[in-house]
Amino acid sequence: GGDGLVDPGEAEKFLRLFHAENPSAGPFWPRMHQVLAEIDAWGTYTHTPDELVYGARVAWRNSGRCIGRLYWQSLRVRDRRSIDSAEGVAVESVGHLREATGTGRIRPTITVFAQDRPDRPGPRIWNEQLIRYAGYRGPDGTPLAGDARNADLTRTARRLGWPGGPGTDFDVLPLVIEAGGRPPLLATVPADAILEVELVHPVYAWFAELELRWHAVPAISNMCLEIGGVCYPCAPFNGWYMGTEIGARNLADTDRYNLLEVVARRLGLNTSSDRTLWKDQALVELNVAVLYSFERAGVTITDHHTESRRFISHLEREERSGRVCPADWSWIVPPLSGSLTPVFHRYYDDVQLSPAFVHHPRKSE
Ligand code: HEM
Ligand code: NRG
Repeated sequence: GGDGLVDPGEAEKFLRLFHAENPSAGPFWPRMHQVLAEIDAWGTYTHTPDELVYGARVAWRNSGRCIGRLYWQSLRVRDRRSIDSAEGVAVESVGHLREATGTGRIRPTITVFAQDRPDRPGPRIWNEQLIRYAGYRGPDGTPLAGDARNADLTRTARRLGWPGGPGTDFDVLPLVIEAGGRPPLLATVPADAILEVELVHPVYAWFAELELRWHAVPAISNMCLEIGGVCYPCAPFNGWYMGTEIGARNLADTDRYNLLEVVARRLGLNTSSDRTLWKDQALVELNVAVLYSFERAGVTITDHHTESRRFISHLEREERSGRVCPADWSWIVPPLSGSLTPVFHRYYDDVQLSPAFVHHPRKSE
């Protein structure tokens, strides 16, 4: 639970699953007795390296909001459970980005830092992702530059002593890392650990003049990894982007970069009425630019058609394995051309399974 105390029932459920799916790991009972003794003595227990790797992969497999789960078995797990200092988290988070990014062939990766213990909560990263663009607001709260989604974190970083970036729409925020009950540490992510893609369009040369870009790697850093009653509050993970996340949401949402009108005007569309579908047309061209630019730069990205088909294969494989595959329709269906993809035309079981990635409110701010 939130206090670092493990419910023995949760530990048992996980160990039964682990031993059922990994017969080569040996018998269940000796390990179960060992874990119960640890919980008795300390209120928590320590996973073996094999349990950790399996637990992290199954947490991904159980993520009902994720369309990208076909390759759950190939998740790379960096075991950094011995690290509980903010400085250590900063160094290894940068290491994570370098290893996961490579030269653009992105590798799905998770780094697991120290777990919560009854006397000692694990470290936490306040940023929603390892790479996030600052959002600047005027005194009255109106957005001035950058990603408005991150305006609160930007203000928090300023309050903690960040001087602010150059003020572009794409200033990367420092990491804000809390550990050991001390005030959070600010850590700059070195520019050479951040791969970015400049956006161009395969047909419209003017698109480059918009000077848009996005980072190559989405690395969620504020979700807890929960395995067998143990909470790992700092366990940043990444896969690669699906184009619509950037083209249909980050750059298009009115409370994000809000670019549809800019793009539509450049396209010469009639923006006088919603019924001309100028937003829809602009949205498609924006998404064409995202997919084309990533591919041109040699950076892994998927499109919503391919990923929807892969997800259906994943569902079928899970069913053949005798498992339910939890899925949340409203997150699985892509935010562009939903009905063109097979994931739209059916319903899903949306059960909460464990291990899992969960959003836990943090206690301090
Ligand atoms: C959510 C795709 C890898 C765990 C999502 C979403 C997409 C996606 C499109 C919805 C995001 C949104 O609407 O904001 C992919 C793709 C991957 C990938 C293409 C490529 C390999 C991973 C990995 C993990 C993961 C490696 C964990 C190990 C999750 C979780 C969510 C999610 C927990 C829900 C996040 C939340 O609740 O905010 N994924 N994903 N995904 N994915 Fe994946
Ligand atoms: N929509 C968010 C990222 C959420 C997770 N998406 C992934 N995850 N592809 C955004 O930054 O646009 N992943 O681990 O690959």
